Amino acid sequence: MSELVSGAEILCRALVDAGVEVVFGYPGGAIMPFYHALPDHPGLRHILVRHEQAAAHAADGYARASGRVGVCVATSGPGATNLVTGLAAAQMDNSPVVAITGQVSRPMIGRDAFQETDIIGITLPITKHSYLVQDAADLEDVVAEAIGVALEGRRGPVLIDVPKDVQNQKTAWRGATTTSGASPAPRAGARGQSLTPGASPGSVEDGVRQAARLIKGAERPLLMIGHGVILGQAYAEVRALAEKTGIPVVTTLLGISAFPDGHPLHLGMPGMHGEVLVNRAIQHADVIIGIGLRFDDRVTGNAATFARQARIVHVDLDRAEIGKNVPVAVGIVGDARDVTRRLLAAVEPRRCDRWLEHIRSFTRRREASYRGELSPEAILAAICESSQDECTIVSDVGQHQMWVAKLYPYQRPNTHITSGGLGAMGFAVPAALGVHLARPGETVWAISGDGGFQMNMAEIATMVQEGLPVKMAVFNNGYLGMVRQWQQFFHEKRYSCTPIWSPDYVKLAEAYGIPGYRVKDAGDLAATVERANAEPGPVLVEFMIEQEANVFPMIPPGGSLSEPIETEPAAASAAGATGG
Ligand SMILES: Cc1ncc(C[n+]2csc(CCOP(=O)(O)OP(=O)(O)O)c2C)c(N)n1
Repeated sequence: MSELVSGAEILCRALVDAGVEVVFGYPGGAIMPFYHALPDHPGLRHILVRHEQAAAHAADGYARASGRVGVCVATSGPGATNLVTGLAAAQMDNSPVVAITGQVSRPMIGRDAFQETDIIGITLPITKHSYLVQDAADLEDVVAEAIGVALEGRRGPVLIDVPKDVQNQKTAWRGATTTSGASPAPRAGARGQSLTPGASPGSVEDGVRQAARLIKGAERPLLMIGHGVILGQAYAEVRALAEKTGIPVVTTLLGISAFPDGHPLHLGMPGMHGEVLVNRAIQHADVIIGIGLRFDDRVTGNAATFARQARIVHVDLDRAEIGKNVPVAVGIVGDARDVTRRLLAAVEPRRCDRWLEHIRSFTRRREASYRGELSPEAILAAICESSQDECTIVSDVGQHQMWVAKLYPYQRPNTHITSGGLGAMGFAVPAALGVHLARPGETVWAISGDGGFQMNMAEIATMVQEGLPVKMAVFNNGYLGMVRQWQQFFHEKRYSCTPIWSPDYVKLAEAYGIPGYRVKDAGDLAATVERANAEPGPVLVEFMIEQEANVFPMIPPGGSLSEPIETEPAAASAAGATGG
């Protein structure tokens, strides 16, 4: 006869059986049975965060860095709702996060019980799938299946809501992670338009043949690669394809680090803050091979004016992406690695030297995006030099995110992690903590602005309590910089509610018992970064950067890639107050 154990015990055993080693969470009434069972499973390391949003971001960071599932746990009601931003970020960036939430006991559901929220209803559009477990006998299968769903195909977050009485219910532990065979519901509401006429994905073979033909005939081909190349681990294949054909490569924000930065074929990042030469290359290209990206509006600008001369080949794991944002000539539904490998076999060797030369003539490779002594470029160069590229960079959201994306010379795959789709400020610090747990032997830098850092800086306590040696950088410009930049460019320099006060970060570090440094001059940069990297534990470094530095170039929202803003708008900078 099978052993009878509680649902909570089954939850823990099923996680251990699935190979889960770390869970990020926060206890509370409706999840107490799980926390009661947890100490019997020393193989499951629990990281007590200071806010459930951080648990979800940390699980996301762990998942992105490890390629495995990231697990977060919260109680019902406010605990569960605090997860929402983190789950939305994971959904937008296809990160395999499994969230386990406590729920009020079954007889109380629907009665507005204390700390009852319909978390399944709330998260329906931001999860790949969700389960309300009504019987502890289902838990074993549900956990195994949820992990499978999160990881299979296009990755994403899955929520398991477990009523408290189900966690206490005794049932048999079968001890084998069998799946129930029940297929998960398809993702709700495929968004966007239907397939572009004539672009219906046929067989992969057909698509690859057509793509190879287009590449052969192209005079100005371009490879655009996105997060799918990182998720599909298609680095070697993409590089080989680029090198066999000589086609220049553009990496989207989430595709950064999928291709070595210094490679002669690498052009940089496209879109709103993309290099001028990259956007011009897109506008001049006659064939674009897009692999594992969704051509979102930050990449295309005004989609109607995007790459009008190009015939687009779009490779994506998700059929719904093909033709959603841009019209495509050839749609290929498949895994980035598999399709690129086939494409590599199908293309003939060629070179694109004249096209490359033409692109290089569009502009300098990288535009200076700063003024002043302590430039973002100098800071990032110091971090790179000191870390000798044994380092993963996790960025927050704002101006610094663009500098981190554009200026750091990423060499190794998947060493740049950011909230690209949702753009969730507050992501970097907790996500970096998750990245460290996935890559304990590596230096991890969390780079934030003074706004985003203050959203989740309470996680310093988590790092101290759990001994997680994350290096935290704050780019302090005294503003919500990216919004201030938009105000400068598009709102007559009316700096409404963007000046932001910060605490004394050196004293803050001291209060948490960690080293804290402030860098004001470029002369102190290298030594301070060196000291921070040499510290065995978490460190906080504040960099006092130019207050009104801007990110250039910039395509105005909804504008064409052909019309970048490359300098301070004269009219705007002449008008209005200076802020401070
Ligand atoms: C949670 C959240 N709230 C608001 C925004 C809108 N937003 C985008 S960038 C930005 C400013 C970020 O300021 P800071 O963190 O100081 O970074 P900086 O731009 O100065 O580098 C804001 C408010 C957001 N992306 N996320």
